[in-house]
Amino acid sequence: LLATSVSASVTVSPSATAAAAVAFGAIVPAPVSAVPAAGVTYLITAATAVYSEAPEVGEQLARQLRRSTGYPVPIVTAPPADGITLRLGEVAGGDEAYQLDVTATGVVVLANRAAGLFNGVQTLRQLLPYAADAATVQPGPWPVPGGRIVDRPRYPYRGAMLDVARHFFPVGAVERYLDQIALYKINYLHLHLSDDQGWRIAVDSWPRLASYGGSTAVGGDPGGSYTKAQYQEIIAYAAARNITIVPEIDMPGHTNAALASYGQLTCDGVAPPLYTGTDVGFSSLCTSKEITYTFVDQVIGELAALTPGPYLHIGGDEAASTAPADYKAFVDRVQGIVTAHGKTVMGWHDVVKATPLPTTLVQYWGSDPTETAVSTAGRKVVMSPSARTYLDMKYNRRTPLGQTWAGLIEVKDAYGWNPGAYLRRLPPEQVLGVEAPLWTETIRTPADIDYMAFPRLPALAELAWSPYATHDWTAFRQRLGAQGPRWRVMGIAYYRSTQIAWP
Ligand code: TNX
Repeated sequence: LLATSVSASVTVSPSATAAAAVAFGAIVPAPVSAVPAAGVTYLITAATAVYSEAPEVGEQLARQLRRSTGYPVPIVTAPPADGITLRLGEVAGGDEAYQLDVTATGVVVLANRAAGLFNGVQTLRQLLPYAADAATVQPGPWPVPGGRIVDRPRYPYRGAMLDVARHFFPVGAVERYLDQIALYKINYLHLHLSDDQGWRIAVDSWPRLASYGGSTAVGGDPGGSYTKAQYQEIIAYAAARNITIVPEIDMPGHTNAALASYGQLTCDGVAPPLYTGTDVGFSSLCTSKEITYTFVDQVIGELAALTPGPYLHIGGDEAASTAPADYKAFVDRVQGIVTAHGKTVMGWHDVVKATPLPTTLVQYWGSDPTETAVSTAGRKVVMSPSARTYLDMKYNRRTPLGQTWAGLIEVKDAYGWNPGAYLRRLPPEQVLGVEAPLWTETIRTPADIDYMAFPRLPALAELAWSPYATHDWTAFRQRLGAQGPRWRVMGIAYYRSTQIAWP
């Protein structure tokens, strides 16, 4: 039945072969096409080698396979007769597209760019037995079901957001989340770096932002902030996983931590106390003071210099303590500052009340499909409708964590909408993608993140990646359920939704 080139001592049980066949139809996000080759299996053995034209992508794959299989998995300098080949060449569908072929003698992933090879490897991981993602050596065997997958993303922006301001998450916790979301081909991580309750990034020209403004968190929990080196470590870790960091400094509201650190940023010159509650809309930078724009220019300048990605997010949400005319003047001027530092402005959709630049990327967080202001602004939009994508909303009344203001969001609610058609007045071609925000007023640990993000984050990742023609709840609840054992192997403390067909 199996390839003859494998070492004679290795046999694959019928149940392992059956499991492999299931895996071919259980990839999340669903690929554009996946055609199994009946009876064909490649078996990873002690003889398997890896060749890669994107060195970092090949190294990562080999490292993981060594860890779980215990095989040597050498990196070789030419496509091996028995092994995994990651090759640059021409495939349809752009930088992130890939084609994956599994035959009896090996796996070949073909892509235009390293990003496509990375995506193909994430698919390959899901074709392997779950144990391949383990951190320690597992028994095997290691069959890969035969066939061909042709794949490319629906949207170029497939994001997650982590609020590190309400609660601070150290570098290791962010890297853990990056590892988890990369498996689902998420390619942007938006870091909400400042809010009323904490300032989380070192700024040399305004050092009290981090040292004082970063000292608190919601509920009096420990604060913290990233040094510049740590922020760059996160960026590099993300880049190795095809993920671009989008830093956010929220303004003019959500700024109590900055105002508490520097009283000159308030209109009366008096610094308010640090804040550890969860109200919104009570703070504002003083938009009529020139020092405010010096502050913004220096903060944005330092952050832009550290950030290789194209976007710098200026927040702009819930500025209830800023007069409308002041808000407009402030946002318009800040857009110029961001542009002067070479970055593209991103903002919560409140910024359409100002004059968004033609290039400003608008992040929609409402839940009104009939709204018009965002839809007619003529700008590209990232869809984060709160009633569908907010990972801090409870699944149901009994969910121990989270909030309810945007509704209860079970997995079926997170999955059951079309990002291209949610806003009825928004031309579908203006949708750049989807982002799943995780606000952390009630989220304090990596296990809390796991529980709120899984399984909804993979559902939203599928909406962002897969052709809408694959959208089918009945099939999805099976495919998503098949991910559960992998999450256990990876140590993800996911929510066992009763809506999902767990194996
Ligand atoms: C609204 S949505 C906020 C955040 C809160 C979140 C809690 C948005 C742009 N702002 O400040 O953390 O609700 O769910």
